[in-house]
Amino acid sequence: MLKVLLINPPQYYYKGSSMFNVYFPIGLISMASMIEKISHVRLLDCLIEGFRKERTGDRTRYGSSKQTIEGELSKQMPDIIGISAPFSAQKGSVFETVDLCRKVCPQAIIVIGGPDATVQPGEYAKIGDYVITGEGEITLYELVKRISNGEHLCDTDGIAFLKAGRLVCNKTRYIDDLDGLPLPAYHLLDMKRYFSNKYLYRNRSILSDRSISIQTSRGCPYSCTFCSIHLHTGRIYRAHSPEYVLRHIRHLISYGIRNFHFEDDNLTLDRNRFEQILSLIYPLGINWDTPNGVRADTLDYSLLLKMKSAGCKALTIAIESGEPRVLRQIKKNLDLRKVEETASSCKRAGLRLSAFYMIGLPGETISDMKTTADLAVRMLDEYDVIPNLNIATPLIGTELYDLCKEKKYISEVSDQGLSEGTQIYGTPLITTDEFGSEDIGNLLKYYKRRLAIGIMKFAARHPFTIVRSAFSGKTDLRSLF
Ligand code: B12
Ligand code: SF4
Repeated sequence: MLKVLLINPPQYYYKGSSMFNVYFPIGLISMASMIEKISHVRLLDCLIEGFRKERTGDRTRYGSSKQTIEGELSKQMPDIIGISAPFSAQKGSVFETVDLCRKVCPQAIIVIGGPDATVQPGEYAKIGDYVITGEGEITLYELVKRISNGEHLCDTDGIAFLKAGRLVCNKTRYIDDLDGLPLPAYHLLDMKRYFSNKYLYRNRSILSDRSISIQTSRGCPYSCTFCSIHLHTGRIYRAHSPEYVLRHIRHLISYGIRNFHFEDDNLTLDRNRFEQILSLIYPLGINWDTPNGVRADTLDYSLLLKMKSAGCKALTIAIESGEPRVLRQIKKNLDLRKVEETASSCKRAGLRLSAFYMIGLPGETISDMKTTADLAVRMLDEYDVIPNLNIATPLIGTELYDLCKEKKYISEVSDQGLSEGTQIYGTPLITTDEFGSEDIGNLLKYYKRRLAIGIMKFAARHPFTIVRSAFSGKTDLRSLF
């Protein structure tokens, strides 16, 4: 059997980046469980193996040193190396990892997949032998099988590669039958080392201890212009059955996990299925949250009560803008009256609620941005909605990115720019005739103060929540803004 090594590369962060997080490499272990019967599969999670933090100037590198990676490669000498490109902001690290692999294992076939490889396969095809786009489980299985059998690969769905210098992109694969996938190969991970890493899910609200991310469905039928999810998991919504979800959660409980982050693209889209999941997990006594956000217009008071009794401890919704015209422009398709109703119901149900807001979008005026920031202040004061006020980021592959390129609202986006460009304390990448980065900076300076006052009042109303966040040593209070 061929030896396959799957690598989660180290990560680079900058002064203005969001918080660094260690996380379970769910994508890699989901693929590992597909190929473990046809190969010898091992994992090298550089966010765990010989983990160290190294600062040079304003850049910090988190993860295994180059020597550790080289050592692992020469120990294992894999035939196939699969490398994850988890975020566009980490492209440089993937390139660096590929260089190390080429140096130590020149004979190995290098396959690159993951979110950034999916949105810019041409970049990764220059350095890897094959790129896998979209969901990787079935494609990697086929690739390993074909390589083992000495078959040709070029007509495999889901791969991209260079042929005579030209990029060939076969059809991206999204998996129809999610229940057909085996549970991720958690047994390949040393769980203790994840739980003892202080960066594990540091920004995942109040449930970061001994916690794990889990998805119960993939895909989203909406078309928000700033979101690239249609490229990663497609527009067709596919879901695990409630029974599969129960089996998955029970399996994780057997590892001593009681805190879960539901990271679905659209967890609550199918209400009937969601309610069935709630009924099944109710007796388990677990805690969970939805840090990736759920749509506010799918929730109501009776559902929120069911969610609370099934263990929901915190919810996140994405409001994005306080200006209906902007919401229409970004195709968010969200009614702000419904959002307010949901916030009020959450308060009544006693559920902690956070919201994402975004400013700095093409088509916005400074006054629109103030409307959004004012809404964030009011939602915090009236309904205890914890604000996450972010700067719009032109993620590669989105309609927003294409528009910004066409209108020259952005220049080349670097790893550092992408990493710093999203947060309230970062530097905006988009500038238009209506606003420059200084305008956004000034506006944020003013609203940071107002939101800080709001948070202090919130803290006085709910001392326990804030004290726990501040003293757990895991939550960076910057994440509250
Ligand atoms: C949970 C999550 C996080 C968590 C944990 C990360 C994780 N991967 O678990 C944390 C908090 C760390 C995080 C941070 C960020 N995130 Co995030 N995150 C997610 C989320 C919601 C779920 C990830 C997940 O569990 N997926 C489930 C598994 C099964 O999928 P997967 O890991 O992607 O793996 C599959 C494929 O990608 C592929 N694959 C992956 N690796 C490989 C490797 C090989 C060899 C092959 C063949 C295939 C392959 O096959 C796998 C199985 O199908 C995704 C959205 C999504 N639907 O995936 C966004 C997502 C990955 N995040 C995103 C972003 C933008 C960010 C942030 C920049 C946000 C911010 N403003 O700070 C930061 C990154 C910070 C930085 N500076 O680098 C974007 C990435 C887009 C991009 N091009 O960069 C996504 C896609 C959401 C989106 N569309 O906006 N995130
Ligand atoms: S932002 Fe949310 S609702 Fe909009 S397309 Fe992305 S996942 Fe779907």
